[in-house]
Amino acid sequence: LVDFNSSRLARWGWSERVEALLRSALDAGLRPGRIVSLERGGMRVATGDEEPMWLRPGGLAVGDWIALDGPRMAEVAPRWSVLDRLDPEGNRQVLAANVDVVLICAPADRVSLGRLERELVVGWDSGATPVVVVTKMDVAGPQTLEQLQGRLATAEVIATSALDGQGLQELRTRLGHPTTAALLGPSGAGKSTLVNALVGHQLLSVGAVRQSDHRGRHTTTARRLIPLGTGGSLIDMPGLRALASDASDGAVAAAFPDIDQLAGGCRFADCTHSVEPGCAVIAATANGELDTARLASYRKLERELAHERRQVDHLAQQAETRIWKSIQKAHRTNPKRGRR
Ligand SMILES: Nc1nc2c(ncn2[C@@H]2O[C@H](COP(=O)(O)OP(=O)(O)OP(=O)(O)O)[C@@H](O)[C@H]2O)c(=O)[nH]1
Ligand SMILES: [Mg+2]
Ligand SMILES: [Zn+2]
Repeated sequence: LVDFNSSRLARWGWSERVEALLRSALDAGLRPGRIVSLERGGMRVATGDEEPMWLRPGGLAVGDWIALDGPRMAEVAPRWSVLDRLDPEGNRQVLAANVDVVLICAPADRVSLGRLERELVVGWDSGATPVVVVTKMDVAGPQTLEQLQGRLATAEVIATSALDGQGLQELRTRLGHPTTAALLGPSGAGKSTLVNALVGHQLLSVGAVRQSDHRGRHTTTARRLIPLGTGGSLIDMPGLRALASDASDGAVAAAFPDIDQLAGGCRFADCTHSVEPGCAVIAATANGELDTARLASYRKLERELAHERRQVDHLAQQAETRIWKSIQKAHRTNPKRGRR
């Protein structure tokens, strides 16, 4: 069998599934490893050895599983989930790979429902399961949670406080072996503080929020995979200012199951639930079954996502134009190829 210490890799998320994904490489005698962080000049790879391995960067993401041939990377395992976003230029940026649970952190003293709903869409789009984690419950009243749960329909919500320990045991149970989670949420939400509370010591730096508006100061600057000691592992991430996405309709439907279900009753299959006659969603707001603010938020998000998707299409089109131009150029410079 394979000569690596699978029990030492277990804390990094090694599982039967990963073993199956890397089967042929392992049979060929290669060793498995997982990308723990990307740093200047290289990436850190957990192999189960005492010291992490260093590799040159190569288009990988934190969470990727690879097969190593001595000091070289030989293979990347197929990803079962990809958490990504669009950067300001409209290019897809992979935030994390092979995540099972996306923990969407919202500070109880500064909850933005619109942001949460967008993060839920991005979470569902990754292929992982999003879970809303309300942080800093010690500074909020119970009505914060009720409002949130009322608005978010069926989303799983865990209320936590790193200060008084509320919800931490629930979170530990949710993050058993071999779960890999990733932390999404604004700067200052308390993501790194939560990791420190889960591991039981000050592993990561945390930063005070601004007094004036409780915003964070972007303390975490790199993504990093951390074994939790619960059997699961967790990727701490820098808080993102914007989370542009070209998420699928399926992801939107998963984040808005209440609206999706009502939409089945609309007269038009492509109803936008704004002006159409026979719209079951608008009817539901009229009889109080659906919150008007929730529908307004859904429509705003749909409009924004449509715009962001077009940006990606535009980039793809530009790339296609470039390819055609280079083909035409090749024809011009080689006159024989143009003739019949
Ligand atoms: N009252 C209270 N404050 C908290 C709690 N968790 C975090 N904080 C405070 O919130 C501030 C921000 O915490 P961080 O953990 O650095 O936040 P972050 O989400 O990692 O922020 P970035 O790394 O910038 O994305 C710090 O001052 C923490 O002490 C909590 O449960 N209760
Ligand atoms: Mg942080
Ligand atoms: Zn409708």
